[in-house]
Amino acid sequence: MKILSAKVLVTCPGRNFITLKIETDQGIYGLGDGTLNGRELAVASYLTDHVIPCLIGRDPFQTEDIWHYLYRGAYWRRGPVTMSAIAAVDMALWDIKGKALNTPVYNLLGGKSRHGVMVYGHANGKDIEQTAEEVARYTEMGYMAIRAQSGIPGLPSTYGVSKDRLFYEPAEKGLPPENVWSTEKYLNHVPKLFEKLRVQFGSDLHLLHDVHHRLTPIEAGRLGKSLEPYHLFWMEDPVPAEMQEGLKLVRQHTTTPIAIGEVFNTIWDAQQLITNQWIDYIRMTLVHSGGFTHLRKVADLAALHHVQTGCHGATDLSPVSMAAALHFDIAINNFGIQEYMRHTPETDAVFPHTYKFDKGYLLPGEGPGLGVDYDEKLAAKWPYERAYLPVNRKLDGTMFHW
Ligand code: CS2
Ligand code: MG
Repeated sequence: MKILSAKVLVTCPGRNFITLKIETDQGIYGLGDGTLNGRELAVASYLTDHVIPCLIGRDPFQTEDIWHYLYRGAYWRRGPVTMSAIAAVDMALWDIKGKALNTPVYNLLGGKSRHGVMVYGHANGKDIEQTAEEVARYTEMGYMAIRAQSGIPGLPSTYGVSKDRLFYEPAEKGLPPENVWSTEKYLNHVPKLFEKLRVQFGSDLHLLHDVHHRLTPIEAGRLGKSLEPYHLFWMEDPVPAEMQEGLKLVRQHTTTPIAIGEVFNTIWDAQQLITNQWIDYIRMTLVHSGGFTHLRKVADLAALHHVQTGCHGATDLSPVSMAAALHFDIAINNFGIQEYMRHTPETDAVFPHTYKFDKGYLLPGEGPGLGVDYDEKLAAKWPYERAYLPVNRKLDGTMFHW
């Protein structure tokens, strides 16, 4: 089998998605996600101008060789644009392999290790009461794990608190919106949220919280310690992790489990975190980390060091990524949990898929390949629209982490 052609598909059914479609000389095609929120067209150009010409005529079964050809061959390594482009190719090739062999991709990754993939949903509200109502709604839908974020008294807007109840979308059209931040107000408020949730929902529900890289290591230690009575499933991105040693300090001060890595691109971003056992969950995801071929290596390194996976699964990852994540999650032994933010009906219509939610689990479906398709005619109705993630400033105007 040979790669005949490939093209980048851009659509905006409510938000932007970049999809790579690779066609073979045997009529089989594969899909890969290359969406990088707020920087989508950089990946589209990387693929169209620099990657696709090098793919024509290659054997789509050679996923390992093609991965290294694109990674080492570029000379310029790592980075979100490069790694998302490589991921799109890798995902599409595994989709082709599955279809050619008439089997779901998970069977090529070791087969099913579990009957379903436990997912967590997003409950958020403008205050503690409203967040608790949302948690209740998620438990009624069957979720066993829920991430809770609440507005902070005294701050006009907060990360993670959406405008829509079901469909959280952080990117906004136009230029980047600005949020205001106070670490002290945040640290004083969050324990009250989780105290309320434990009283109302009991001990068994898995509760998660995303700090979104906003604390210093010692502040994160304080937060983790104050949340210990409420035994969170995890505290996510407590600090920016470019400096991996920072997590050592957090670790020394709290037993609250730590998840990190949604913005990482290669194994080198997490190597110290994993081998020193400074984290409990690695949140790297297929689309931003080089696809199956690379994330498998990360998961295997993590398995040796008591670290489990918890792949990023926000709405800015397309249904192709969600399907791919489910094949990966169901196959590996050290799976921990999968994030699941529901896409809008418009997005689901562009990407018809076989995965489905059932009593707190997502199931990837039994069909060949990834089990996702792309409706090109429908997608063409929604052309690209520039949108940005917000930026964040401290009360005195200082530019801060988002
Ligand atoms: C968040 C994301 O899902 C998460 O944990 O951190 O909403 C993230 O902000 C977006 O995916 C950024 O594109
Ligand atoms: Mg996050």
